[in-house]
Order: sequence, then structure tokens, then C-alpha cells
Amino acid sequence: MTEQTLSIIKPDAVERNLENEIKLFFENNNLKIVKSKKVKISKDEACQFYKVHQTKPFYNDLCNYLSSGPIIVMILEGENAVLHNRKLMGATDPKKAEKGTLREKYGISIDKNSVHGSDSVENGKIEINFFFK
Ligand code: IDP
Ligand code: MG
Repeated sequence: MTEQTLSIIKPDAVERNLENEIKLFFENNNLKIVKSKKVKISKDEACQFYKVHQTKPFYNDLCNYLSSGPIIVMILEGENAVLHNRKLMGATDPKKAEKGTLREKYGISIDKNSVHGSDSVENGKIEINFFFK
């Protein structure tokens, strides 16, 4: 089924000018970028976005990190876009990410892992709405 998912190129990757390379990777792997914009969010907005993780020990660092510099937020569309994007991203920890995945190629560490992707169609809708109202 054709789905949409939210993708974010995180500050560590934007900083290293990986935007075009990562976008090309999505397009070459059947995910169409239907919307894209560069934004810089506040810490409060980052905390709101990552609210599901509010009880985690790394929550504060995570909010600081996502608001530390410009990010690229995108709506990706394609067959099974949510799961497909998660596969292209690889595991959360770049050290455990499968070869050829974005996090394996570009991730620096578990916190600076270059990309975000929604984990379900339902959360995708919420996350898309968060950035593209
Ligand atoms: P995901 O990004 O693969 O969906 P989540 O478990 O949803 O992973 O975690 C959200 C983000 O929080 C991760 O992408 C990563 O940047 C950060 N994170 C997850 N686990 C840890 C951890 O154990 N230490 C530090 N940061 C973490
Ligand atoms: Mg997640």
C-alpha cells in the first residue's frame, strides 16, 4: 500500500552537507520526497516531538541535540513507506546497522545517527502534522 512517513535529516548530517546524498538515496530506493524543508526547532519543540521518550534517561540530551542545528524534514511516499524507510535507515545504533543503510554509512554514534523515520503509519501522520500543518 502507498504510505507516507516523516523523515528527518538530523543536525549531524546537515552539518556534514549530506542532504543531497541522503535525498538521492531515498529517490533511488523508490521513496518519493513529496515535501521538504529546512528548519531549526527550539528545545521545547524537540521535546514535544520526542515526547514518547520523556521517561528515558537520554531524553534531555535528545531534545538538546535535535534543536542544536538546522534539520531537513521531509514527507516520503511510496509502497510500505514506513517500514521501507526504517530498513533504509538501519538500526538505531550505527554500530549495529546493516551494511549499506544510511546509519551504517553516515551515523556517528547512537545519538548522532543522522536520520529519523516514523515507526508506524499512525505516528507518521502525527509527525507529518507536527512539521507540515
Ligand atoms: P529510532 O530513531 O531508531 O526510532 P528510538 O528508540 O525511537 O530510535 O530513539 C529515538 C532517538 O533517540 C534515536 O534515534 C537516538 O538518536 C536516540 N537514542 C535512542 N536510544 C538511545 C540511547 O540509548 N542513548 C542515547 N540516545 C539514544
Ligand atoms: Mg523512534
